[in-house]
Amino acid sequence: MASTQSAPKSLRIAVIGAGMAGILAATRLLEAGKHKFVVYEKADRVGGTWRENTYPGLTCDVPAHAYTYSFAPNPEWSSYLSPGAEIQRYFESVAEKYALDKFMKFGQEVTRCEWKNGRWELETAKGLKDTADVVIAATGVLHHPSTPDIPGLDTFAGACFHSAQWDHSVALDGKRVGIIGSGSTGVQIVSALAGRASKVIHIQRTPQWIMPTPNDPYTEEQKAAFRANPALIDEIRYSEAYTSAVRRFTEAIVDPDSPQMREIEAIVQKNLEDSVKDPVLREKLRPNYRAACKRLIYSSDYYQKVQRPDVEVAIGGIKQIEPNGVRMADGSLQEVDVLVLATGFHADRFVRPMRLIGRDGTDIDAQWSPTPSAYLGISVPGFPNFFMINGPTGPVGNFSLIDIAERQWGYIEHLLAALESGEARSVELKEETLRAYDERRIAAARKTIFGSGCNSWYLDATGVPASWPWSYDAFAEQTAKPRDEDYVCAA
Ligand code: N01
Repeated sequence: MASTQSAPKSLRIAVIGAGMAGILAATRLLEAGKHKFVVYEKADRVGGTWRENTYPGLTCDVPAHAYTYSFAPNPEWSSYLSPGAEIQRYFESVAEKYALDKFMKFGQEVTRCEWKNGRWELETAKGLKDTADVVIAATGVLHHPSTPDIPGLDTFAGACFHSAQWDHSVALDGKRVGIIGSGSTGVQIVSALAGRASKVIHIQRTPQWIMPTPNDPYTEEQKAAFRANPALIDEIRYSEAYTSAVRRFTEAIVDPDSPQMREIEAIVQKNLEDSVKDPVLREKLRPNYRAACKRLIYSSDYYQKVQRPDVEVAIGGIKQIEPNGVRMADGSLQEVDVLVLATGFHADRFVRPMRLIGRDGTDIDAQWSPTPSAYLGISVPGFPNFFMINGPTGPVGNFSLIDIAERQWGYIEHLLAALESGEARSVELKEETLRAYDERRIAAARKTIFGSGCNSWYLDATGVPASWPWSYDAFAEQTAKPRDEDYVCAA
């Protein structure tokens, strides 16, 4: 960064959120010998999305050894794709290993964060006040459950809950369970409940393309080998098979006419043709939009499970919910005892509902109207010394968000170094940087597969895909180091 040298400074840093990204920030700060930080977490323990989501079948569809911090390999993963509860335990174990507890303020939801007199003033719901030189928002992407506005929902006589607010007191064995929603969550729940509930009815407004994926358990011998030789873990994490698959996938997203995209289409189409025997069911499950337009679903067993006699697929819109079931738009009634809303999240509520007020009273709600954006998913003009991990317009897709977060953290470390060195008291993204970025981003985003004509949580309020529209390699390059010309440094 451009230099106007003054005395080195020990920064006080406030991290908001103790999920995957907040734990990352905290461990990296500690490793760098920085102890003047605090992590505010509204819940009573770490884990973020893996703490909140506990639904049956919850699995990360990114290979376990890739969905792991690069600095904390885990030889104990039980299978190629890890179950949610295991991931939660992993994050807890990393927090324990680094003794993060003493930096955590649990049960403290930050409700206000305001830039005043060259510092951030924070306030929590419980009235705790604090100040910090830097705020790191590690508040997650898919955090606020979206409950559908379906007429009669409140008249349903049985138990009804969102997938991210699973009610474990409700017995499912022997019950008829309806699952609304066919995203990754709905598909995983249906697969898990098939054979457990007396009847599973998968209610799909829009069917999804399914990418077949293996999910073999790791044997005790393999785990022992991982323990003895962590290089074997790296061989999986950085394997040519995985990294080239991620690269091909992101190239396909960026260029829907590419051979890479045709390859994906061929795989998912073949999966449907080969797996679903009944032609009527096969046509019900056939999407009428292109593969990967919605986030691709990876499943090893969904098509097998929906062909069971005790599983039914109901396709189409919902007219209303009635006390004993779901009335479909075609007039049919799907009778169920329990209703699960696997209806996704408000993907645009980054950082909010916290009131975030930047320089000169700029409110983030105004800044992000009609849609949120942040340079590289990290920085916003008007908000000095405020950096996000997995903020808006960063890459979210069928790859490890941990890797994305680590790259963003590496970038943020450069900005922190500029502040610590005394080069600057504040660093702030230039407005023209974000403007130019958004112009290029929006033009590119419209051409991605996400913009090829389907509805999904990738689309922002203006219908533009909000996810990073360039290649994975481009993200790696651009987050390698901040460019001086993108930031204003105030001494
Ligand atoms: O949510 P979604 P999700 N009436 O938004 C339907 C991550 N994740 O929780 O397609 C009827 O994808 C909606 O229908 P339609 C992952 O990034 C990761 O499943 O809009 N239906 C859709 O089918 C994923 O992409 C893992 O027509 C309604 C569904 O609800 C993201 O979370 C596992 C409706 C919502 O699908 C979100 O997935 C699980 C209505 N009124 C999740 N409103 C991993 O393995 C909505 N729907 C890493």
